[in-house]
Amino acid sequence: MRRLWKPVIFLLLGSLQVLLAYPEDDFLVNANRKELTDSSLFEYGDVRKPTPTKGLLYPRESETREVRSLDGMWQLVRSDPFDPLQGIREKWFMDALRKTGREIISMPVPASYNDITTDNLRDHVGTVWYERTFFVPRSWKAMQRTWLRFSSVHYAAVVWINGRNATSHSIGHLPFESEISGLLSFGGNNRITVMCDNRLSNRTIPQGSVYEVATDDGSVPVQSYTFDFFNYAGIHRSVHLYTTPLLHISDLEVTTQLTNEGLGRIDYRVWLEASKEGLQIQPIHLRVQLRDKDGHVAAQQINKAIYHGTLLVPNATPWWPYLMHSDPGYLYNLQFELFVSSNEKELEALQDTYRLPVGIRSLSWDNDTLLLNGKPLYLRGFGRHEDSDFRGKGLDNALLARDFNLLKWTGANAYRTSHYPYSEESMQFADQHGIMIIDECPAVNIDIFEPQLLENHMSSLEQLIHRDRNHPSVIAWSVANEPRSNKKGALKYFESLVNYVRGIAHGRPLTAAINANSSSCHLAQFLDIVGFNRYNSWYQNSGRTDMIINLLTIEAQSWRDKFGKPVIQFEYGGDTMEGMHSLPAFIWSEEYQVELFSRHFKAFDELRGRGWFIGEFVWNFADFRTAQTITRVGGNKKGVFTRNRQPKEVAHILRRRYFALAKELDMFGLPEDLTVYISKHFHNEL
Ligand code: GCB
Repeated sequence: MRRLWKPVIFLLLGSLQVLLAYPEDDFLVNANRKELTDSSLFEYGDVRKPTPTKGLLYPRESETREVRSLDGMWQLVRSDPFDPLQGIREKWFMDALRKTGREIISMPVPASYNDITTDNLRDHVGTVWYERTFFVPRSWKAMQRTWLRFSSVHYAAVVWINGRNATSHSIGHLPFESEISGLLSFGGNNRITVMCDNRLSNRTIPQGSVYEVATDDGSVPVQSYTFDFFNYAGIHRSVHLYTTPLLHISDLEVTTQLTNEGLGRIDYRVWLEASKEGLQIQPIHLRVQLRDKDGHVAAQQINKAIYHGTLLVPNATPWWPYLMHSDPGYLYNLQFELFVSSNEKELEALQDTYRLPVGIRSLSWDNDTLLLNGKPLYLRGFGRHEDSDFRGKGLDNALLARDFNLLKWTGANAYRTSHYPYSEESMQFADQHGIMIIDECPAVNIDIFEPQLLENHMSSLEQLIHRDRNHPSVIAWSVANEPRSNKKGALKYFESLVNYVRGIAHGRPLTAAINANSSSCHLAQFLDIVGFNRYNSWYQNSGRTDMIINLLTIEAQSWRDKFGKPVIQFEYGGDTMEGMHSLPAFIWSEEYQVELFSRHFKAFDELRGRGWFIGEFVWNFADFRTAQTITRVGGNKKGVFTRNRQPKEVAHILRRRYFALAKELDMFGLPEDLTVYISKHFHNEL
């Protein structure tokens, strides 16, 4: 019976796609799909470039804007995995979901839905439907616009307000928004319905495939993927309603520079947008004021009919990373005020205000190094995941704060957002705390290279860069993690991708985390910084920590010799069961992780001396959940911290290394608790 739906579903697809602007691929997972094996057949010259995203400023309150959160307890129903579009056909969005007669599950937002219930929702494949109701005040109707903004839904979403289509989006971990003024009942109750689809195909970013397997009770669709983290899904980050005036500041772009003499320079560009009624409003001028932490105006400019400009800031307080300066993460507030002509007595009226935190710093790079404010950087940090018990990939401010406390406790100055964009709140936190970010798009383990994938890949980078370009913490864009870049098809694919991204890179170098060999990789030649992942003494030569220094230094040198660019190791490590001990060290024990790290440290110090090795990143910050496989015990255990954020033995060793580097490179004093008293004859010093 179930199977009968399939032909019906596929017939419906074409028209639905137009109706909802929802990508065909996400419905077509595994249907009539021809496997593409030789991706070298494709020419990428005429690939459609993604339409640049608009707006997306983080919702902030001001004297002209209100922000309301729709976070909280929503209701969820799941679709039949064999009929994911039943709800569209039957128009579930037209009425309360309970009218479908299906089981209603209380579901927190933000959170992944997978680990909340005790049943197999965890492994559900296909669509789920979310719903909640909310009031909007009558006062919002007059003279303003109301916007609905999702910070991320994984993987794809279609949204209705009061039964009418509001927006749709695909590719997880990225924000999307739409004006919903025309769909709301002001002063009344409103219903929001979201269909969320977690299926990954050859053309989604990241890739996966859905296939049907026979079970004891019939057959079920199963999602497979090669990347090494659980494909958590749902409304992962906050949902906001916010208002803007009829004519408002819709987007901002800021770049900064710092001269040797301490002069700061801020170049900005402003976009305005008006509703139909707002078109009558006459902008008079834009006032741009840079305010320091105490609220004092450090620079300002008034522009008439020009929406870009430059502020010069004498004696600017620069943005510095953590442990490179005693006051890291210094942020100014850049205040944009739009004034318009008014009918009232005053000649002009304030139409819109938006305040953007801004850090003043210069970023530059050459073939040997990456420099911040003219100072060469040595990056020490982690690959991470957004992952925790129950919430999965859902935003959790307590976790975020804990993670930053641990990052700072270890003396790290950087992390890579492996393997997708992290929450906007975490980016803001990184700005404030001076943690540098290698900002990665969600292209992990991509394999079958073809034009539709390339278009989605470009789009994921465009959306990421648009979202994060104004953050001082972002020091590089990572265009992919471990793509199969040794395949023939990778050459043209990455040439096209990198050409496109260069045009929008907004003053940051391009990098990637590569696991191919330097001799066969088709991607590294296009990058500014070569990053590689290598698991010496883990996946290779398991148990042999005595080979690390040799193999690692030879490999790093080979990347350098071939491409002549700065080199970073983005991943190294080994799985470690907390509490498992072994003398002498044995793989999976805490002692083995310590030994493995220590040998890497020695290799890194050897490489640092060569002048082009600029960073070491541990895999991983904390243990995290993966798909069920026989190589993972409850998930990936390569964390320096456990999944509930307590240190393994190696955390204390890593901490000593990172602070020793801070002392050596930037003359930072060591924390008092870094070493413990042993005896008066033994000085446990660095
Ligand atoms: C890698 C991947 C990462 C995995 C890691 C591992 O190379 O980039 O996603 O989790 O290896 O532990 O195998």
